[in-house]
Amino acid sequence: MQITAAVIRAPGGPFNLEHLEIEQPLPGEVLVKVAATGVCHTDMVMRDRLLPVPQPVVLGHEGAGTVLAVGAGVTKVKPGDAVVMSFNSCGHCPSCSDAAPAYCHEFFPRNFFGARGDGSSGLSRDGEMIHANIFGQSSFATHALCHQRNVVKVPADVPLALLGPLGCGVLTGAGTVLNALKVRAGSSVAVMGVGTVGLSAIMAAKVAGAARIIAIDPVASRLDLASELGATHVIDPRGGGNLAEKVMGLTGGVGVDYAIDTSARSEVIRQGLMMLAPRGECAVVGAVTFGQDIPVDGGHLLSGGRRLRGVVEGDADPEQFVPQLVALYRDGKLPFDRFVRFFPFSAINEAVAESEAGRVIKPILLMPGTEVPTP
Ligand code: CXF
Ligand code: ZN
Repeated sequence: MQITAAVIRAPGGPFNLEHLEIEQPLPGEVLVKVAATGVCHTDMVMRDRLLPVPQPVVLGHEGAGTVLAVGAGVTKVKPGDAVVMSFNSCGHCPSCSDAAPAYCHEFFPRNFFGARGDGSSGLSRDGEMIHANIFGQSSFATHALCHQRNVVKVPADVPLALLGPLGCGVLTGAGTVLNALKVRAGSSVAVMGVGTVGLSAIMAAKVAGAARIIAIDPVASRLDLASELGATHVIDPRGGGNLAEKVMGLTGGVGVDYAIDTSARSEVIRQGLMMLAPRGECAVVGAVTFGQDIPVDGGHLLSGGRRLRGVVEGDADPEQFVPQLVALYRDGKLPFDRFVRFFPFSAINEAVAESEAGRVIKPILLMPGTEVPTP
């Protein structure tokens, strides 16, 4: 079948809209007609080959759409079902067996290698292989091949075109608070960087009943939005003084119970650890890279029994967590639509540029025929 997809052919881009051939789903696979797909910062990291993703490749990993066909053995979804695609996992390693697919022992091959396990991708152009299967989906396309494991059925009464980010960015921020840190009612949380992941963490911290929610970001408009979505305090990290001291100042010298870093910058993460109260925990959520050292004050870590940990995809099992996120959205407790902007798929390069310039927090690309959802 012929599809249209955004292909990256060189590090740094651009995204070229091309007509490709897509295969029918193999056993365990699901062919999805994509309605819309979010743009995540990790797509830019892959575009720039800061992660070793092969090219030419179709990126995109926050897809939402309708099932068109299923391969042999697929029982979870059927043609016509509305679905969100999330990250992929193997289903049988120790982590997957323990309901922790974000720590799948095959997480990198299954999400970043640009091919199925047998080396094929399911996408081609005049016989040229185009890499796909990114996060088990490659959804910067009118159609995507995903897997029974990473597809989640969603109800028909919520606007499908909005839901893609529930598969990655929103899931990561909210899951860090609700699943990984298990933020306690009455506690204090600092969030460093308030893009999609940080804002989702703030909304979830409010849901969890955190008493003090501190948003930290150099962009004033983002801090304003963070306040509207649940932050009780905001800090612009620019100017004099270090971040941990500013947070200490806001908490009467005690520090916070939880710090969440979305910046992936080593010095910021160090500050996240320094701003923790005794027994506090700092979650590294932003895409730090292999070989990147993080400076740690060992005495500070040890003395208060503080913790520093990585969190991938909000510790989520998408099958369980995406429906919870849909329910929170429906209840008005996760209004992530507040920071979404829709673009036609044909404007993908503009959407990416707007996001990289900091003017749009979460771009969502609408495939031809998909209307902008009405609130
Ligand atoms: C990624 C971030 C880097 C580690 C793997 C998961 N999340 C998705 O954008
Ligand atoms: Zn992502």
